[in-house]
Amino acid sequence: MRKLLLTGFEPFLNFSINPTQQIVRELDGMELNGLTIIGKVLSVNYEKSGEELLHYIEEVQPDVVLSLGLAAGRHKLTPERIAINCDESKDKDNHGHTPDGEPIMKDGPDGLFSTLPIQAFVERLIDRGYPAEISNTAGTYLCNHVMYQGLYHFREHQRSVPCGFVHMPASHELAVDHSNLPSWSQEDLTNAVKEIIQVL
Ligand code: PCA
Repeated sequence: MRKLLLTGFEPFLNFSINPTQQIVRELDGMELNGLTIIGKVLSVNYEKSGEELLHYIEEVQPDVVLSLGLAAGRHKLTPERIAINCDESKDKDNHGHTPDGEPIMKDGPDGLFSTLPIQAFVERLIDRGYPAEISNTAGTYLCNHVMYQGLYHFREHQRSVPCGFVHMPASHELAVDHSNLPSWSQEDLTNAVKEIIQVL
């Protein structure tokens, strides 16, 4: 059976939970669409998260890599089109680091496109009643960082393993603590990820 490496992130900043961590834990071990799901949670840490992803890629030898992250404030599920070669944030990572615009890979390309079928994701999600739209920026925080590292890895090793990233809205649990945050139920977030997996 094919293997899907599904990653989420631990909580960060003042978000007490990360819905992507919960999704990954829930789907870990499941079989869907001919794929065994191996769920892993990554650190919100510029130093460690890329290494963790590459470690899991080596360990699992996946046929597909799908990474998930929270984009608090977004209303829709947003498959990311491109990762850029830049780490920048005024907000600290969980280790207190605030990079100032440095490249992720010194001689790496400026940008790397997702190799997942992002248009098909959006069509499937909308068809099933989940608001979705392609995003043209994953930001310059940890999500972009991890997406870039995964794509860079497969490009360097000339392996055509589809790899990419989907940002998700907050869950209702988070919206209780943060007013004015658009939110979905945790169940809808998880079910939307299952719909995406059906397209892989
Ligand atoms: N979202 C952050 C990092 C971890 C997460 O879930 C981001 O969008 O970069």
